[in-house]
Formats: sequence, structure tokens, C-alpha cells
Amino acid sequence: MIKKALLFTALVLSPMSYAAFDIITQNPYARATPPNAITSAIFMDLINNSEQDRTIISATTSAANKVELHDVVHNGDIMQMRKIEQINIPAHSQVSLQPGSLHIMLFSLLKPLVDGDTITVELTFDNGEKQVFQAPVKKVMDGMKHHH
Ligand SMILES: [Cu+2]
Repeated sequence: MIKKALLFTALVLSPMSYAAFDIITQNPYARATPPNAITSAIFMDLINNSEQDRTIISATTSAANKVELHDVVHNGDIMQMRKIEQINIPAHSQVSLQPGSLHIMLFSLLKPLVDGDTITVELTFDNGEKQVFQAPVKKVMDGMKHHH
């Protein structure tokens, strides 16, 4: 009886635990901020080695009160960032979050992000799964001029 119950649990749990590792968050980093800045962004490569398309619908971090998924659109000579509803990572492909392109936007930082710090970020997927990763804070050239 106990054996049966354990087997059942294993069958139910294993597809989820596999799926949780489907997305590789490679070289993540958060941009270091000047002392009075209240916004920053997180960049990384998202790698999907699985058979299934995956979709990120939101992100959170303890370092900021508000987090949005952002993209950058080119309006003539002006690059404008805008909020997007999701980031798709098709099966067997890679999506790069980088300055001037897709990024995870942090608003209302609780404190400045200092080079050498590490922040914890949680991604939520459209199927309800969550994935947590650590992003070191790094000083980077501002390749992303934002116009709200
Ligand atoms: Cu942004």
C-alpha cells in the first residue's frame, strides 16, 4: 500500500521537476545603478533545450517593488522601451535578454544595486511553473537609452 502511494507520487511529481529545469538562465546579471537611481534591468540568455515552447509571463525580485517584462522598439532614430506581456522561448532555441532589446525591468529599487551584490529573481511561466535564479550585479556601459 505504501509502495503504491510512493510510486504514484513519483509519477505525478517527476514531469514537473524535469520541466522546472528546462530553461537555462545563462550569464544573468543586473545592471549596477548610480546612488539615486530607482530603476535597473536584468539581462541573460534563456536557453530552452526541451521539446516544448516555454513562455515567461512575469518576474519578481526582492530587490525591487515592481518588475516588468520589457522590449525595445525602434521609432525612427529613437529607441523606446515598452512593457510586454510575455517572453516566448521556443523549443530548442535561445532568447537573449540584452541592452537595447528584451530585458527584465526593475522599478522602485529598494536600494541601489552595487557591483558585486547578487539579487534573487523568480520567473513565472504561463503553465504556473516558477524558476528562481541568482543575478550578480555588474557595472555595464549604458547601451540602452530609454525614452518613456
Ligand atoms: Cu525597460
